[in-house]
Amino acid sequence: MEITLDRPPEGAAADWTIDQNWDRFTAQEHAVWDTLFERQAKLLPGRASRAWLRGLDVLRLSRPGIPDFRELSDRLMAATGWQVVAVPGLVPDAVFFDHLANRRFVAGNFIRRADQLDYLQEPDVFHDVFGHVPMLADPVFADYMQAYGQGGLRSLDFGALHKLARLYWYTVEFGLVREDGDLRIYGSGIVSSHGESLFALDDPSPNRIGFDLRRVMRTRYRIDDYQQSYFVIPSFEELLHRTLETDFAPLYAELEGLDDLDPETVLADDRVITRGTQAYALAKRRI
Ligand code: HBI
Ligand code: FE
Repeated sequence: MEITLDRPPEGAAADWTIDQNWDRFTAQEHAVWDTLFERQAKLLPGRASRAWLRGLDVLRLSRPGIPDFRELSDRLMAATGWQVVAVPGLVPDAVFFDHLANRRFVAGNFIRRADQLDYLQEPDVFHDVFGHVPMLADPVFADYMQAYGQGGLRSLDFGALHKLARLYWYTVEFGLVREDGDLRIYGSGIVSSHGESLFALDDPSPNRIGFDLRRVMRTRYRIDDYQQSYFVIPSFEELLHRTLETDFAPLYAELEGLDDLDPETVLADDRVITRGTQAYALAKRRI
């Protein structure tokens, strides 16, 4: 489904959830999960954050096949009080935030085709479950996601969703964290992508910049290619506390008066960890 409707599609509940209908997945669909899983599982030890690796283990995600959300939710509920619920595709922002605010993570009930292993526009069960759900088994990150959902609902009253969405993008989807001095991946868009798991940590092209809430909320992003800048948090505690302690209403007002920044921009007062060459983006004539 390409577009987001404003009413749930036929057969979906008022909150847009549907039955995962796990029994209907074919052997080919389970095999797509296994192929993606094996390719990433080889790459991620030493690259993904400890919290993500621990989540994979706690939730027993390394067993073959597309996970059954009933069992996954049982394990996740025991770990942090979150659940995973199935949706047919993208859901409206307010619906998405309401689920997060109630510790429910919405996940696609479909999987990409075998000829789409590397790229697909809509979040499927591999991106949603392999990418996002391990982090939800971490108690601090689990609280951050709930706080984000609550903040998201409030942002709608201020017409500031596009600003807050950047926080989600540069943390939950494409975040890096420093662990024992090294950069590690926790963003779901990176861990669920073979190419970007390498690019985000090793390529000389992108900037890697110390996380700053104001700075991130001014920064535009691309949804169709590797990021040109990644933002590095010192810890999940720090991310949670920054978010809980910030009064977003005056911040939105302040940001209204400031220009948005292009994804590749580096500012004089950024805490630059790696200044990127932008060679990748330049070669694609994106700058
Ligand atoms: N719907 N299924 C789904 N998954 C998302 O990640 C999602 C969504 N709807 C809206 C939405 N994300 C945005 O509000 C966030 O990216 C901020
Ligand atoms: Fe995602």
